[in-house]
Amino acid sequence: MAEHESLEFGKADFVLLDNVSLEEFMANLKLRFEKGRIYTYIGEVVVSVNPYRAMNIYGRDTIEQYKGRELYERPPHLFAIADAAYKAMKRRNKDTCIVISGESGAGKTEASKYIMQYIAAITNPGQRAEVERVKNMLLKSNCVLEAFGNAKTNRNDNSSRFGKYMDINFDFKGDPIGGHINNYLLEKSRVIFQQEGERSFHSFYQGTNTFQLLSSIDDGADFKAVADAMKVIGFTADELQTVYKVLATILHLGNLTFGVDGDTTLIENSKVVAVIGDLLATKEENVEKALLYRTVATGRDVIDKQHTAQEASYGRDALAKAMYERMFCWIVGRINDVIEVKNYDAKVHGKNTVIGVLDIYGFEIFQNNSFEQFCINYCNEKLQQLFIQLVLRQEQEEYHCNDPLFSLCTWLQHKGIFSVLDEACMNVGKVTDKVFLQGLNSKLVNHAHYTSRKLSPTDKSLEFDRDFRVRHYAGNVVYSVVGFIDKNKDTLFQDFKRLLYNSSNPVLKVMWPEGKLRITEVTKRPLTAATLFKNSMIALVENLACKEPYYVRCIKPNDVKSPLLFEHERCRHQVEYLGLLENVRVRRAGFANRQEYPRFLQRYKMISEFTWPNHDLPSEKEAVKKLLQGCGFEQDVAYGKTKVFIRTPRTLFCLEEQRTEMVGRIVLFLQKVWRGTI
Ligand code: AOV
Ligand code: MG
Repeated sequence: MAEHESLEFGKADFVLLDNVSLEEFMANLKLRFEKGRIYTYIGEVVVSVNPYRAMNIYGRDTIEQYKGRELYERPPHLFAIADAAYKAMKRRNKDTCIVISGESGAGKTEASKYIMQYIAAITNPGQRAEVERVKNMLLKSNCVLEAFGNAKTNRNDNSSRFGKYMDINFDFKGDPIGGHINNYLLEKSRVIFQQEGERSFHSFYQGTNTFQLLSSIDDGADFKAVADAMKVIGFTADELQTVYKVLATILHLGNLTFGVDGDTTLIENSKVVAVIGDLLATKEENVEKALLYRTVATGRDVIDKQHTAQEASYGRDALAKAMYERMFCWIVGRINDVIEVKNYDAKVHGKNTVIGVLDIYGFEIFQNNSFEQFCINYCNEKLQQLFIQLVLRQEQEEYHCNDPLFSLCTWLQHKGIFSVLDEACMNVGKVTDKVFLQGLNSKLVNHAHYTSRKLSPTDKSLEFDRDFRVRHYAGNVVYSVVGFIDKNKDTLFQDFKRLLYNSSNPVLKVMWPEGKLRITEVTKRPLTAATLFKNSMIALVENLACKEPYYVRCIKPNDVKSPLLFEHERCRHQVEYLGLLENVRVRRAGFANRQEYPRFLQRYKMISEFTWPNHDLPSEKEAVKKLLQGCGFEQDVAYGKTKVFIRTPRTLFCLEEQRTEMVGRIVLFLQKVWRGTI
């Protein structure tokens, strides 16, 4: 017996459980985790439990064992899913995608890297140089993006602070010829503020050797790996230098403080300004002016308006965040430049197909949750919605289920929150976070998924005029409105854009093209951060929905990063909110017992007098109904638009038995006819 069929390690597919109950599901999940079997299937979905230890299951030999095999031939593994997505793409010319979900720290990013490594390992048997180059770039990009987009949080030491969707393009031979990365909203506020126990982006601790800043902590070894990867990708020495200069500028900006002297706002530690001027290749006085004044157009006049110390601090922080975000997007853009498919002629080479790999920031709840958590959790909610649509609904077809999961269209209420937020930001005049909260309270007063202290006065876990709580699919989250309006408006004074555009460092300059606009030319109100994010999520979901999806559902076994601990309650909660039990049920239903009406009729029509040898009913669906009613199976079936669904295998066995019997009788009858005995 193959290892994965041995009961010692539990059931390799939850579909094979004797009874589909939460208890049996949990027992199987736990047994497998304890036996070091971190992957289990639900049909074609992989459930993965973070092992929190190095596993010897990703090497070359393992890859060989999965290459080209069918899902059930080997024990469950990410590689098998990657192979299935690859085979579907290659054999059937389908665009596929692998959607990796699960909460923060559950193992999504690690899974996405193993999947990419697998695809790289099994392709290009002909060792074509260009394909090797592309593969190398795709793999190297991970390390660079992690350095700039990941950080230590209280949930995960290497937490993705941006969403990532990567397309890998393949030619007709099934070899990677390029790719494209889409990045989603980076949590840039981390640059200026981190909750206790957290850190800024890894990059700040890696580049510090060079700049002697934050010298108490440094990840020097990683720094070399990142710098090497960037060189391989094709970042020039000037570009690398500019990256370090931007990081250093941001750190120096953090040390700048403002004071007042009479009517004048001033910079208290002006030496820092000179350093920043140097780093940005611009004059010291330009930096100072951009920090202390903003240019405003009043009619035809253009005047310099002095900031208050508070406005200046706000501007400084906005500059630090914007410089980091801009640089991050520029890095992604530079990577895309070198991996994008060039010179592919579909007429000559056939269709260019893709496999998309989605690795986003997982659902998270912190001590203090703000605008960023709201966006991150909204993103997870959208993906859960898609899973319900594509996996649970697809298999259920028209057959409507009364399961609570199906009515949990909670993302709709986010639209509510986003629109109140945008409305508040559109208002002219002083709109505060408090006003925004009041807007929410009046608009969402009857919403089952929303509450606040005003609406639940006795709920002491919510602070008046500050908190609201959302019931997400994965848990309740209390958000503080402090900073929502500013983060959504995301204003960066034009003066900074012009400052950076006018730098004599050409690399910096290209990051800020809009700095070339003169003050009188800037008229359009930019879209808010929430609107941009919402739109990017809609586009992402549309993109995923038109591909054949493969799912990896990651589970975090405990909150202390232990390889030994399977915290039952934590895991049960995740199994429930991920809808895994429903997934098993639907899969079982879909497994053996769902068939299109004509096929079903063809197979079983001999067992009913209404359908044998022919029926006179208006449709095949009606005929199937009549047949099943006649046999007394009505209770165990449901009728979809084009398919009939049978709940328990027993019914199918009965049908098969009756069929065998009838076929036997018919054969006997025909033999008699032939022999002339009838
Ligand atoms: P995430 O991507 O799901 O969280 P990661 O993939 O970063 O989570 O995993 C968190 C940590 O768990 C990793 O840094 C590893 O230490 C460990 N880990 C995860 N998967 C494995 C594995 N297969 N083998 C060994 N260790 C593993 V977030 O990005 O925070 O949502 O936003
Ligand atoms: Mg991650």
